[in-house]
Amino acid sequence: MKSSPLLSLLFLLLFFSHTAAAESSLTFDGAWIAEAPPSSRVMVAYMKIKNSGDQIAKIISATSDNFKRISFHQTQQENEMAKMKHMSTLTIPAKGQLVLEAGSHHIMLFNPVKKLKAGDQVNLDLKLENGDVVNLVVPVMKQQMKQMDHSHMHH
Ligand SMILES: [Cu+2]
Repeated sequence: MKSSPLLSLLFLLLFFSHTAAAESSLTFDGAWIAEAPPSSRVMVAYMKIKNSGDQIAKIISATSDNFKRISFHQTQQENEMAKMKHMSTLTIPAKGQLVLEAGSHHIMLFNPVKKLKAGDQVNLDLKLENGDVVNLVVPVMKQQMKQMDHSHMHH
């Protein structure tokens, strides 16, 4: 019975990989916070949230030890004016994604407890409707630096 332990291990691995996938259908890519002038009392976080699950996912709140208050916004064009609309949740469609970016959805971070500059890292906890909490470590980056990261230059 040489193959028996190996088979058990294989089933165990399959079991665990399956549970892990079921528990976390969301992935968070390229999260960053834009560096703001020292006088600014507000900062903005961007990221791409992918939902591999069969059901829509909702992020109902966010907290960080670096900010006193966090809310969700969507920038909308109204009579040729860009207006920020408050959103009670960030909703990620099933088998879809929500891109938080300038001019669209974003996470608004109010009243930094300490001054943050490019290179700093911020703990951001996102609470989901199902009770899960996602802990992200989000780097603060200069806007231009980020744009350079996104350009696809070959040297
Ligand atoms: Cu905003």
